[in-house]
Amino acid sequence: MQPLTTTPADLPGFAHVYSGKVRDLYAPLDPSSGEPRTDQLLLVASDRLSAFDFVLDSPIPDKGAVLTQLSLWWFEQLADLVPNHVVSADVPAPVAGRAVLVRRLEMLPVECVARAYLTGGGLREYQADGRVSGMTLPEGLVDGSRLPEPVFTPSTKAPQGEHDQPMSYAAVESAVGPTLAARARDLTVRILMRGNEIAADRGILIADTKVEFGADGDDLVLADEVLTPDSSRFWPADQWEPGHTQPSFDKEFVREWLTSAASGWDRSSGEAPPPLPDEVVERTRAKYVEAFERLTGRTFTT
Ligand code: PZK
Repeated sequence: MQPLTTTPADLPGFAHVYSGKVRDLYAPLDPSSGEPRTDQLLLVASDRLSAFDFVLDSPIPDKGAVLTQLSLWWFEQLADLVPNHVVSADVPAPVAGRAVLVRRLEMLPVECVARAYLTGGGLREYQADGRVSGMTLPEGLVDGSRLPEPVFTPSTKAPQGEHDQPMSYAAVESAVGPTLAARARDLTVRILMRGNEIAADRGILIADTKVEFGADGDDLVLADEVLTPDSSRFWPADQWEPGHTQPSFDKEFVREWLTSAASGWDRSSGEAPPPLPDEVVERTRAKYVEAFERLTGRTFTT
């Protein structure tokens, strides 16, 4: 396991529960007992960036705040479709702007993915047998093709460091029951459609997205982060050209530099990538801010 490039903050009043690649989870402590509360979590987005399956040594300043603020904005845009887990954005000073206090929920054991454009794992499935998640797609689609309509392509939640595996819809039904499976499918697709309706006017295509739901009886609650560049593929709309890998809206400069001779890094070596030059860090930060400002129409401030 790589060491974290930004350490989870020491937060008085919170117990560190878990760290993913780029985010940290805490439990608020009950002031009277000092015990962790079981009904809430603090979700903290770091400035860490992952690329080519590595967490890079160079943090991207404000990335965690930009993604947190973007996610909060999307929750509002989606509020008529689905309730969400947000309790409050009023969080301790060391994580101000990049953390959210949320309802602790029983999470569905499924990564809910919807795809509006074909690429990545969905493209590989299609190339193997013309189907994605058991659904037959039209012939002749290529990397970056827009699908006739968005499709639900769920995957398993893989342990840390492993890749999620595609899951059939029948397997989702077995895991969560037919009622919640149908709700998760319909909501995931509608979230991506709403996202693309909004993003279309603002020069961004959302190729696909991964969302997580918690269950509240027979109702679903949207959790985690939503429609951010970390949970979704954002593409610059003016450069969309099916037939090859599309440039990533946010990670283009990082990938371009890491795969250039200038980095001296050989992706196939298995070695960790080198630190990014300041210019690549600054241009990448600017892309995250640009995505936030374009989508929300707001100015990003810390
Ligand atoms: C939850 N994650 C992923 C996020 C990490 C890992 N509302 C919730 N209730 C219960 N569990 C979760 C959530 C949410 N959201 C989310 N794992 C559990 C995750 C951030 C950092 F390390």
